[in-house]
Amino acid sequence: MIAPVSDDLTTSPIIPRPLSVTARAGRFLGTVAEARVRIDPGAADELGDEGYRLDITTDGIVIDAATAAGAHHARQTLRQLVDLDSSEGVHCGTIVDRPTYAYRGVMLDVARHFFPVADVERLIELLARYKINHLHLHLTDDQGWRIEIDGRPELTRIGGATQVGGGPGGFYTRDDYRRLVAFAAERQVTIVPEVDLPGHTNAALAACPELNANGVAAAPYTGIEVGFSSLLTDDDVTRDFVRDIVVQLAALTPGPFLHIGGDEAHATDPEAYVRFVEWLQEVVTSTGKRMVGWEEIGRATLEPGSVAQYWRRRDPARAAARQGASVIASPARRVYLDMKYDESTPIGLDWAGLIEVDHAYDWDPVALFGDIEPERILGVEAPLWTETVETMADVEYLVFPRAIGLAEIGWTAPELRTWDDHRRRLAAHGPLLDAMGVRFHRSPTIDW
Ligand code: TNX
Repeated sequence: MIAPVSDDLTTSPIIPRPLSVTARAGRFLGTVAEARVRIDPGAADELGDEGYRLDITTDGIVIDAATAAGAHHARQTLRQLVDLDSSEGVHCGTIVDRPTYAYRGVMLDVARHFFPVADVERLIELLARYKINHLHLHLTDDQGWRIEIDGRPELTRIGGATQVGGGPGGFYTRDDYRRLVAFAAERQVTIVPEVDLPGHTNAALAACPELNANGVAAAPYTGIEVGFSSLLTDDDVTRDFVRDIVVQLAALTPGPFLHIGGDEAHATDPEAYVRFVEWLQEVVTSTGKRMVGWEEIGRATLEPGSVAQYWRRRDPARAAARQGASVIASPARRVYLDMKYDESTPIGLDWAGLIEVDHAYDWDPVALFGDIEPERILGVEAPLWTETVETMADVEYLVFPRAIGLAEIGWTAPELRTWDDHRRRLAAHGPLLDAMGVRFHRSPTIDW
């Protein structure tokens, strides 16, 4: 059984740390699943879209929230209260809680190595426990095309049949994708699909000869170098292709975001790149979605609804924010989940540095940019690129526990969190992760 924790809710090891915790004497000894849930949109003034009040008395448990998302997050907190405490019942008290950022995400690159639906569902399940509310799927890259497109079977038949190192690859049928979206939605997680354009497109160029200048299909690619491929951004056939993909993907996606990649288009003329992104933004907007792109899109003229995802260079992210667009903070040196923890980490890369759990945790999005208005920062996301990541055990090892720290950065106000406190609370989650069979990194920075 899990070691008993303090009887005082205020030192409770809940992650992400709640806004306020008030402990009272006594314990609720009844069935936690019978908590009473009251959803009232009017509660949004106090609790925001995703906040909640969790009231535990000896008589029962009441959850107040403005939305189903808020109630879901309250249940995750309640679940932790039960799981972290080996004594009988739940300690009485009140928790009032709400997130700092609306967007708290993890990205999984299913293009470099493919991961089947069951793996992605497990990842969603684990992330939702920590109130992560977006899963960004990097669906296409040079090494693979992973989403079935109606009327273009060659994209997945040819483009889906490769991956890094030459394995069999794979792809999601439209039904698979719908299933993932629904599974995520039940856990209040929004799927953000990405088709990476106009660079990182070798798999499409290998599948569709008509997208190539010479009309000949490109050779499939299973290496890990980046930046060599580009669509013919001004070409009519290419634009019809891209419009078709975006319209279909938007129709499959109930969430508000559609990610168009836009990174490392080293083989695209810079002016043509800007023209293409601006055209693409019109296409995405016409489907009712908000365009998300890697920071490089900040070079284009952006709509206020668009979102630039910072990963390496501050200038294009600042340019995006100055235009009134939003920014997602994914600083590679802090949150890239494909970076090794230390020299001995058997998988992963190190171009952005070694990222131990303390370094992954100890930063703040507002301070990171300095001069970007806090309101422009939509939130945080930790990407897992999978050049070296082949199995779900690999995924879990690199994601956990770093994504738990990321969840807290996105949820808890900076003045309420310190590394020392996080470190103590994270230690209590070791047995919970073990109980869920998570093969996490037992970082030496934590007294597990
Ligand atoms: C850079 S981050 C990339 C990816 C690689 C990653 C490896 C970004 C927008 N592009 O194509 O997979 O580095 O860490």
